[in-house]
Amino acid sequence: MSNIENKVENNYGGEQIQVLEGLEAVRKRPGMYIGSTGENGLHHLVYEIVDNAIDEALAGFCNHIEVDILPGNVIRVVDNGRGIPVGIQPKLGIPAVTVVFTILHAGGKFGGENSGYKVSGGLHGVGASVVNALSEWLKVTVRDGEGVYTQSFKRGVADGPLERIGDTTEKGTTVEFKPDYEMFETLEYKYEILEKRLREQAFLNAGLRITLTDSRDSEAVVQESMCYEGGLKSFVEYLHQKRDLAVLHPVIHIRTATDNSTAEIALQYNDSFNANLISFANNINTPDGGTHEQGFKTALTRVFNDFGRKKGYIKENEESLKGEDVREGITAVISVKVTEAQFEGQTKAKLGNTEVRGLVEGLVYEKLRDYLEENPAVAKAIYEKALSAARAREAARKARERVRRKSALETARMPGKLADCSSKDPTECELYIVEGDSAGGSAKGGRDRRYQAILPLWGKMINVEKARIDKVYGNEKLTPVVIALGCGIGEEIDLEKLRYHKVVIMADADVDGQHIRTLLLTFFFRFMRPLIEEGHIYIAMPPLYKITKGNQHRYAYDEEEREAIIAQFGNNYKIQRYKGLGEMNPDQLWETTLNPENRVMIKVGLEDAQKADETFTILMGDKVAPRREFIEKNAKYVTDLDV
Ligand code: 28F
Repeated sequence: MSNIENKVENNYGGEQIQVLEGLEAVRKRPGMYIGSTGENGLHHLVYEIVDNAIDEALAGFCNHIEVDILPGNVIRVVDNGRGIPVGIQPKLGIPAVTVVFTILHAGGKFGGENSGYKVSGGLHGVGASVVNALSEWLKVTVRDGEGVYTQSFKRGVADGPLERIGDTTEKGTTVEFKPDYEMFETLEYKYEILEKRLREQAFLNAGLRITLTDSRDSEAVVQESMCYEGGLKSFVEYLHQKRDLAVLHPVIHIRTATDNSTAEIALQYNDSFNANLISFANNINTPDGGTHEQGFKTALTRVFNDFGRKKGYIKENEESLKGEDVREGITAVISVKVTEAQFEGQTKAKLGNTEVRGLVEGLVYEKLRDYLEENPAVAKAIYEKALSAARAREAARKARERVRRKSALETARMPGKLADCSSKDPTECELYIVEGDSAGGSAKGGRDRRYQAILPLWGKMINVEKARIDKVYGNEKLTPVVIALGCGIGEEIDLEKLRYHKVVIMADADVDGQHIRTLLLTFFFRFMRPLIEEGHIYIAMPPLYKITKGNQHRYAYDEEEREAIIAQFGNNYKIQRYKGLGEMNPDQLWETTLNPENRVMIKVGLEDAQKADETFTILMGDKVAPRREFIEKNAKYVTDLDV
């Protein structure tokens, strides 16, 4: 091959080959670039494009980003930055904007299979080519203050050259795309998912305005414009307002910077018993924590113990506060920025940079110590709370010991109302938790007693949201559940001892049923979370209708199904609406709700612990109005309670 041919190859063909290889890699293994091809991956496409606009904002050239969900689930993102450069990139001989959308950035954000961590920094344009490769079509429009330029692509391949289509005095970039149905399991965007993430970004980038519009239904356009001058401080205020929690003091806001990293934290205590830590590294959420959270927790415990001893809040002969004591009722947002963020773990949701631990620990210790010195009234309020948490922890330990001693003596007597199954192999055993004696009776009659156990609930339930663990011991409604399950609760939970691998909550499909379901889920979520994490909790879905024609009958689980069955049956059908489980006789209950061959159950997942926590708080918290609103909105769809 002559030199000349070689040169041509490098300038044109070589680049073309690189494009196709990159696209192929992305389309062959999309999960490696966007995590998954399910709902998360679909939404990830939007984040990739928005991230590029945010980088332009971080560079100081853009202060407004618009995100539109258009009919057909087309996404449009507009920024008012400088516009992606349209000039020819000397190395490749094509416009820079074309490079951004067609050449795969080395590595990919989610890293290779063996790369153990992913690296990210404020790299302009990273991810745009991935979105392009996974879009049925994509169109980019650039305004650079003089001209309007546009280029279109299909499945990542240019549909034509970059074209100048007009004049303008404005600047910015617009990207429109339609995710490829060949690549994704679902194409339906969820407003709430985008809203949550975009609001987060608005908090993390103080002063940046992000407007989200859903115009898929022209008769019900939804729009929200989010801009927070207060940054993280506003974030914490927002979280407390949303849950209607009373706070003990104004938000404490601290920050520090070194040559190549920054740390910023906002925190505030409320009067609940839960800790809510939210952390970010380079504006990316780290739900699994990491070194920044570790540094924060260590410093918090240390500063409250040191300061408390010095000021006499903790007496010489008293034990030190534990981390959980000083975190009770805290809401904190931690945001660090580092040049080379290392994300670890299965889902890359944990920060690994070791230098960050010391940075955050030092910052929190010093600034918080100074703050407590200067604000003695706030210090007093927080100590009262932490000391009462420590006392409750001690009370719970004693209660636990009492229960343990008792059960050792009585060899764990099972609750009187439990109709146990005969099998002793937990992997095949199922426990149905049923509200009310009449439904419990039908269930006992209809079950397969070899492997199905029934536990009817009775008595008054405590509000778990407002209770610390010491109150759960001895509660007449919950104790039978705990004893029947046999695996203990709280820190001592041991799933090896779990007596039933399927635990099914069975309640009516009405508002009362919703209430008991939520109470139990709240309880499991707060005190027996591994049960949810390991997939042991289910919600039974009894049918709402029985449609009979002649000697045939079918059950419908929602209105849509009912209509479908009616359409099939034609005339002369009879329809029965079940108001509650109690209306079904044992045979019907077996056929519809107990028999593994026919029954419909929802497996309760813990995909987003934070969201679940919020749901529970809304349902259980002090405020009545949002609770009612939530129940009314969701009463019809039991599935929405899927934790
Ligand atoms: C709707 C999504 O992607 N906005 C972006 C810019 C601005 C520049 C840039 C982007 C240049 C050569 C890499 C402009 N002027 N919104 C966006 N706005 N990328 S992406 O540069 C990318 C580099 O290849 C930009 C001067 N410098 C940078």
